Order: sequence, then C-alpha cells, then structure tokens
Amino acid sequence: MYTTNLEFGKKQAEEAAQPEDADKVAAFEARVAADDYIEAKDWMPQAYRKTLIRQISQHAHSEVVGMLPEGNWITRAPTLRRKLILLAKVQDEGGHGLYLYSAAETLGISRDEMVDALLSGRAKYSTIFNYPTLTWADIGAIGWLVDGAAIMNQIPLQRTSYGPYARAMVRVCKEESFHQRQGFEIMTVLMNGNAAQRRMAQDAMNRWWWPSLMMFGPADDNSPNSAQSIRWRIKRMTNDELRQKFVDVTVPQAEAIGLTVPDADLKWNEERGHYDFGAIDWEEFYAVVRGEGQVARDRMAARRKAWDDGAWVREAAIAHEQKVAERAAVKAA
Ligand code: BYC
Repeated sequence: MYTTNLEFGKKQAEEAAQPEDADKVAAFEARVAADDYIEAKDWMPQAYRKTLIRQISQHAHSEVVGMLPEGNWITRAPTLRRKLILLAKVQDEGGHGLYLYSAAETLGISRDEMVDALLSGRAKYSTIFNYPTLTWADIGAIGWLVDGAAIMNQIPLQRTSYGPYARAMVRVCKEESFHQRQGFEIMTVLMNGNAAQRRMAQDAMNRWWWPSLMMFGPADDNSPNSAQSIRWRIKRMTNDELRQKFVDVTVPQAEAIGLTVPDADLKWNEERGHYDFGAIDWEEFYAVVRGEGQVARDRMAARRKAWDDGAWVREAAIAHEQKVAERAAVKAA
C-alpha cells in the first residue's frame, strides 16, 4: 500500500497522547494572534491540527471530485477553443487537489488515509458537486458561480494561519480567477445568442444559484466549527459574511448580462448596504451533505474506480523507489 509520512504521523500520535503544556498553548495562541504563520514543524494544539486536516483534506477532495461534473463536458464542448479551455480548467482543479493533499500531508496524515476517508464516506466534499451538469450552459454557470463562490471563500484563506495551506491558496486563487472569468464569458456569449441559448443560460442560472449559496456552509448560528476556526484564524471570515459578499458581487454581474436571479425576495437594502436574499433550503443542503441521490453515488463510484485503476501506477512507483534504494545500497557497500 502506498503511504507517506508514516514516521511523522507516529510522532504526532505520540504527541497527541501527552497532555498539552499550557505554556506551549499560550505561546501558540500569541503567535496566531500576532498573525504569524504556523509551520509544519512548529508545535500546535492537537485540535488545531485535527481541524486543519479535516478542512484541507475535504477541500482537496472537493477539487478532485469537482473535476467530474465538468469532465463530463470535455468531449461535448461546442468548439475546439472551448474544449482547450475546459481541459485546462479541469487539469487546474486536479492540480489544486494535489497541492492541498500535500499541504495536509505536512500535518502528519498520509494520502492513503485521506483517500480512504473519502471513499469510505467518513470525509466530506463540497455539496456543489452532487448536482448534475445537464447542458453546456452549466459549464458557464459552474465557472462563474461555483468558482466565483470558491474564490470568495479562498481569498481570505490566503491569510489562514497555517503557512502551507495559505501558500497553496495563493496559486489556487490566481487560477480560480481565470476559471470564474471563463465561466462568465460563456454566460455572456449565450446571453448574446438566440432565444434558445438565452433560455439555456437562464435555466442553468436557476439550477446553480441556490446550490452555490449553500457552498459557504451552514448559517453562522448553525456552524459548529466556525467559532474556534475564527479564533485560530484558520477561517478569516464566517460562512454568512462570505455568502453575503458573494451575493453582493454576483447580482450586478447577472443583471449586466440580462440574467434573472431566481429569488423573489432578493432586494437591495439601502440601510445595510447589502442585498437581502431569500431563505436557503437547509434540508436540501443536509441531504446533499449526507450523499443522498444518484449523482452522489455516481461521484463516489467514479472516484473508487479511479483509485482502483491507478493501483498499478502506485505499485510501479514503489517498486521503482525500492530498486533505486537497493542500487544505492549496493553502490555504497
Ligand atoms: N459541502 O461548521 P461548518 C472548488 C460541512 S472546491 C459539504 O461551517 P467549517 C472547485 C462541514 O465540513 C471548493 N459539507 O464547517 C473545484 C462540517 O462538517 P464536518 C471547496 C459542508 O469547516 C472544482 C459541517 O458541514 N472549498 O473550489 O467551519 C471545480 C458544519 O459546517 C459544506 C473548500 O473546501 C459544503 N458546502 O466550514 C470548481 C474551502 N459546508 O467537516 C470549483 C475550504 C459545510 O465537521 N473549506 N459543510 O464533518 C472551508 O472554508 C470550510 O470548511 C467551509 C465549512 C466553509 C466549507
């Protein structure tokens, strides 16, 4: 089996068994409060490590599962130019997953353990990828709304308190910004097209708007992890703050190209300086988090198949590494 970081993981497990030293905790909290970055070899409370492993690995899983709905359209992109752009975007998402798995590995968990958590259903991935991509306009809506929501969430994560995660986010955000623009351009072209194309764009908007708002997670008063993550500066803004920012930025973009936001309660609130918007269907959100529905089952089946199909590559890499080590040992003897 392919594993990494085993020794490091053992060291962390031994550390976790010890009671935490109050002076170390105080010094750690002072560093976080001073906006210092915490690095892989620095001492950190076990709960901080655990939260980071949870969030970063789930973020990585989202990037990799996120390749599936768009990958579905690579062979059906309407032109060669669109195909090239989509191919590059999907490859970028795979790259994001790899940076993030690597960032999580610095915390002492192995890639095998993370993949196992995903495939056995113990780890989550973003709800947004459990919706189907029915038409080409969905690719525009994903780029514009889904990547748009992702950037809104990820820009503050460039200043998250864990150095390797923060640095991974810098490159991810640059690429997401290109993704968002290509999505908005697809929607703009469709809205400047014929009546059928405009209908297709509006239909995609209708289906992706609410799931995009759900990407930010439960409302703040229902978000069990937020308070501690904000205190540790893992999260720099709350779920509701980011959701509001996304609505405020995106509604004028929709209006600019003639799309209607599917929310009868959406209204600019002069006093607050923000849009008021309608109630989110949290029952739908939790059902999707639980992996209910055919699309979720298909996503997991695709990931399991990819992992099984890749077994020979992992085995070959290990065999090669062993051969190199054996040759080096013979040479040294
Ligand atoms: N989906 O206490 P809360 C992308 C879970 S990919 C599923 O607020 P937290 C892209 C949450 O995990 C974008 N589960 O949690 C790729 C927690 O359960 P656990 C992915 C969700 O962590 C390809 C529980 O609900 N981005 O950009 O403080 C193509 C309670 O929530 C969701 C990231 O992962 C959800 N939407 O805040 C295109 C960003 N929301 O773990 C685009 C990094 C919540 O305790 N992650 N849950 O069992 C974060 O910023 C935070 O983890 C969240 C949630 C804001 C998502």
